[in-house]
Amino acid sequence: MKKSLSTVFFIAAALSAVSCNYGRIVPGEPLGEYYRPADASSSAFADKVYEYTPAPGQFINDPVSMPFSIKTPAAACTWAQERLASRKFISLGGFGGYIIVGFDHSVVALGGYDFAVYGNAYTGGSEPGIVWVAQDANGNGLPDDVWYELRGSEYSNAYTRRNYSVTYYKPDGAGQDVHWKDSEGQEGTIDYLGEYHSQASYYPSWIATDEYTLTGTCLKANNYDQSGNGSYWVNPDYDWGYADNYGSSRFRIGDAVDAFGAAVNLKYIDFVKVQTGVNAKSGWLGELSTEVLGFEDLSMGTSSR
Ligand SMILES: [Ca+2]
Ligand SMILES: [Ca+2]
Ligand SMILES: [Ca+2]
Repeated sequence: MKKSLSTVFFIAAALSAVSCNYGRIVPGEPLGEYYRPADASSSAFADKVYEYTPAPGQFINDPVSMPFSIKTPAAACTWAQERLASRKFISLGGFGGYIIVGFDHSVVALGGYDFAVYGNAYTGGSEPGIVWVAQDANGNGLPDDVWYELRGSEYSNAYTRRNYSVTYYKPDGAGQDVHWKDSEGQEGTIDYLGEYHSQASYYPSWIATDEYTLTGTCLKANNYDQSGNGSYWVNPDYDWGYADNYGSSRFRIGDAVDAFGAAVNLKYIDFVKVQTGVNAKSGWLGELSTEVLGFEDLSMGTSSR
């Protein structure tokens, strides 16, 4: 009797594991040809930057955080990697700006919060970044694989626009706004705020072309001027699922969805992309821009924050 009862429990546990979307790890189970298990020397923090392509913004080319003029995309990656290593903020600029990072091992989906993205949000000061994940499916060590968006609280919001694009135009001279046009025919500017950020241009110095286009998911901007006279702007927090959003820095690989919104059952990931997810500005505070300071695999139990 005792034996059959434990058998029942075993079957129930097995069934619940099968029905779970998160691919809970069974010791010894191979996770895939290119899975890279962590070992004792692995770092819990992402240590590699594969791409840093921000939108224009007041922190881009800022001599305080970027003391040397960055000339190439490779140099931008090196700069961003050093910033991550020292836990200093990296601004992604306005809508669509992004960073792609990787860990020295595969981050396993354990069913709860799998990894964290640290930002600099405070309550009423949220600048949501959409988080995407990818496996190194072709095993070449590069993030040239399929990206999956992590569903957040606004995923099904009627105002959320997917495949939204903004093209930014390089200003003709110093001290000018950066003009943009979006995929819906709207136009606007990333404003030059010389009183606060007086570098010559907010257009990334390492982008060689006179214009570039960034595409991603755009959330409805909820920012507003609480004072009514332009002096006090509020960027409210979203419920969950975004980077640089107050109160929600932890993420589940199980929230990954494909381009059609269907859940994908990723057992692990190798790469994370964060992309500014609103196209908005708050008066004298300027454009809303997601910041990131670190990416941590939460399964390793070494959290220092
Ligand atoms: Ca921020
Ligand atoms: Ca790859
Ligand atoms: Ca910002």
